[in-house]
Amino acid sequence: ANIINEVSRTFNEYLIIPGLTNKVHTPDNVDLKTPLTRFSKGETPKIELKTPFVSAIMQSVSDSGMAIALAKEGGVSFIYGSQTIRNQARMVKTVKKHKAGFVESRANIQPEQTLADVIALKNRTGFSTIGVTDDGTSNGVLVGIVTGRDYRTSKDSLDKKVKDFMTPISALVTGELGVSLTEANDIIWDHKLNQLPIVDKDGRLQYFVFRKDYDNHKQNSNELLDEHKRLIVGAGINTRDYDERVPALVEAGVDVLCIDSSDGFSEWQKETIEYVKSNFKNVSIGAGNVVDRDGFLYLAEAGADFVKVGVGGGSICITREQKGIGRGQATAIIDVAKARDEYFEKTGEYIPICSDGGIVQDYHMTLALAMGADFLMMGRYFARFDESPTQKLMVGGNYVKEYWGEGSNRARNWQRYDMGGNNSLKFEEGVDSYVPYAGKLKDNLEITLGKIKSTMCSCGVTTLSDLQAEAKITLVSSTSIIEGGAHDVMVKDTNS
Ligand code: MZP
Repeated sequence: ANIINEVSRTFNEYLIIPGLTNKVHTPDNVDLKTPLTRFSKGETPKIELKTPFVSAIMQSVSDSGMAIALAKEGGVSFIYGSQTIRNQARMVKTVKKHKAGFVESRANIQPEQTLADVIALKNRTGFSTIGVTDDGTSNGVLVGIVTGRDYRTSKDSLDKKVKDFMTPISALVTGELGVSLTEANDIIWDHKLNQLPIVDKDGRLQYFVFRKDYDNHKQNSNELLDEHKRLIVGAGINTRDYDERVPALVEAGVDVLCIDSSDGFSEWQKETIEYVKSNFKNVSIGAGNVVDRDGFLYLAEAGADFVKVGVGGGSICITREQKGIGRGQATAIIDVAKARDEYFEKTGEYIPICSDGGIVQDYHMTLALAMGADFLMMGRYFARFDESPTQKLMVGGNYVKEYWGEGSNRARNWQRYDMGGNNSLKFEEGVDSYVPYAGKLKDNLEITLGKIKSTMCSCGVTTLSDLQAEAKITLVSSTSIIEGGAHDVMVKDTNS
């Protein structure tokens, strides 16, 4: 064996030392733009993220709802591949149907107004349609549309008063209940409205949704848009059925693919990249996961548009216990980032790297970016939000959301762990778990990005490339980790 004597380390073992903060280093001046896909020296990447986050290729994390919410905030979701090709393509289509400029704004009205008032308003103002969502926001599930006088119900549970005023969205849109308002977007806007009042299922008017002039909207929003003013969406693929899955995803409008594997240093990945590159020139493809320079160089040479880094560090992952493979995530990123920079120097090709898994604290994100990651893939972080596809439950008096690994018996994503042989998951490499419920993605992201920007200001930088170049990072001892928390005081119980 070739023994590497250097200890491999995790993010928790490092801290950032402040640099000189000048007056220009304010959070407002920080730009988190970062490349998602490879580019040649002097050129710009085909896809750039405005927020350096992508959501994990997992059943419990990335469906169309998450993809819309994250793309609106400048990141990208990779819709999970451990489902039928048809379902995955349908999710991609749902995201691509979402039009730019769909923003919501509080209306200048009384929240206690009822549906009857809304109807009166409708008659007065000439609105031809009113959207009814289950939670009264434009992210809620559309349960009905108030149209003319032909009112019918869309959900039996709705109160009679509301029932009387609703036309089922099913009749108007897709033939099924439970579509999101944004999915019904096209239909609603076809009514030639530029404002859509939104009421909740109890009939209270909550919002007007405005459709803004696109150019004006683009300037003021973080939405990540490609051609045709549509949101950008990614999808996970595997090395088994790519010749069926990729054409269907491309047909559905996918912008970027990523081969999803717990160990990506393989000939199968090379073949998959070659297939995509020779058949679909306009679609970008990332590959991984690897944890060292050899793995990175192999996938870079094979043509990967980005390389994902991380084996065994995911919060739900037991691969290291089961197979004994992996590497401390911080060391893996530092090693691969060095290889990426040398590759760029030598070939003029910049291949972005993604740190995948193992982020626990928000400051770990800044560390990963400073150590050289161009962007981060996270599962646990996003699983906690309303927009993740899993159930919200009450456990032990606290709200939680379900979160399970792709290598768990629940997901049975055998393709991700495939080493050849028959089509089955031979042993579990992931667990089924709960994560604390945290609310809306947008609200949480704002806080997280605020912390990253603030740390960058402490480092005296306003861009991620400067952070990579300038940040000073130090190893910490286990006793100084204790020093970093509240210590030697009796912390008050703020709940009592
Ligand atoms: P985390 O953000 O929850 O720490 O980690 C998410 C990452 O864990 C995913 O992006 C994926 O690379 C990895 N993952 C997903 N399922 C498993 C598993 O079942 C896993 N072992 O390791």
